[in-house]
Amino acid sequence: MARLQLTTAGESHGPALVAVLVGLPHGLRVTREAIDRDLARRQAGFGRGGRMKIEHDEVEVLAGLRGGVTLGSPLALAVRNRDFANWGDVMDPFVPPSGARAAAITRPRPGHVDLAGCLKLGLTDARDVLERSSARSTVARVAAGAVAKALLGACGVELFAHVVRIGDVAAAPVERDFAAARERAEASEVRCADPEAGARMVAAIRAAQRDGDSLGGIVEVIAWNLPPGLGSHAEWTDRLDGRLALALMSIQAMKGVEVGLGFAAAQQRGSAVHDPIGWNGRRFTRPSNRAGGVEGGLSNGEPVVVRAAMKPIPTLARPLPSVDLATKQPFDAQKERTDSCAVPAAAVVAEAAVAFVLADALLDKTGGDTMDEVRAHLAGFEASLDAR
Ligand code: EPS
Repeated sequence: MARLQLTTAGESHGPALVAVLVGLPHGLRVTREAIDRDLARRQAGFGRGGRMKIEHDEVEVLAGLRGGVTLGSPLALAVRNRDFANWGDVMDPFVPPSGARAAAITRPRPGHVDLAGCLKLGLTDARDVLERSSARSTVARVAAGAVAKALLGACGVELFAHVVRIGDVAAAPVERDFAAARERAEASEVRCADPEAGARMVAAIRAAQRDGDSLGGIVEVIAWNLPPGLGSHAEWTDRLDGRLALALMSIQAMKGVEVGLGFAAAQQRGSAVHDPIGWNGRRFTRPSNRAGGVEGGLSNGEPVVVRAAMKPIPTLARPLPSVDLATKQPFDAQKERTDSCAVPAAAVVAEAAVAFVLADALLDKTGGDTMDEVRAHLAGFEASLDAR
């Protein structure tokens, strides 16, 4: 049963993005710097457009924290949209839209929510759906994810996300030294741990920009020092891989999720897919980790390795054919401000999404009203593994 709950709110050009986290234990240290650092990481990356020159995301804590420590009550976080100052005539919560930008958005972009959202709500103006569906809302998930990362860090769990593909450029797989790979990814303008591939990714984004086009890619999240037994073998809704898949697939523009070998496992024989089991005199060992740290819906103690595939951004400087929602006439869409590649940003969002699921599953396992209890229960479980 999920212990942590996250509700997010906020429109892309509205006043703010909001995250409310319920179920945190008392006594978790949370710093402004840790949240703002992840917000800044999400804003970075080669391929971002003009909007990121306007925003400078910083968290405001509205509830649930006192003196840098969680109270065990709902934690409410807000991040203001600086661009709201330019959109007051369209996005004011009380005053009806006026001025040139108040005109209905009737020209749906293929691949975006515009058409499906208008059909769902019976609209011919896509503004009401595109404002909320915007990937700007990932700000809230990243702010909450930073808190989840603080909880995991307090329990010795580490994780990082990196970009393993942009368009047709693939990075070399990372070796077991995840901390070193994390450093290389942090230093890369496309969050790629393979510097040579990173340079080619930048060139590929530049080429797409020149053609008025966009590029997608694949992000990978690796989490280590996790205890075995997180998740459930018993209830489909509680399986760790299912929860990770939901968290990743629900990030804007994701079209696929893999755990471990993922789709490649379907092409090989069982003997080449499953990880042998050994014993080192103290603990069970696994010489390989093709399962990506999850077996039977449970973490198995190996690093959790998950990937998500992001489609290219659908707002194109050279748009595809579409039809006006009101007149039903075909149109050539006007150019709009957009990112040409947001895969590096999506890696930070994926890291936050995975952190949330792992923190939730960890709390499921340990229970506890306070961080001291969480840590003590975890230490007791770890000791029971050594005593087997
Ligand atoms: C987005 C469109 C762009 C992106 C935005 C997501 O915004 P705008 O329409 O204001 O130029 O910049 O992403 C963010 C604002 C962000 O913070 O990530 C979209 O349509 O999804």
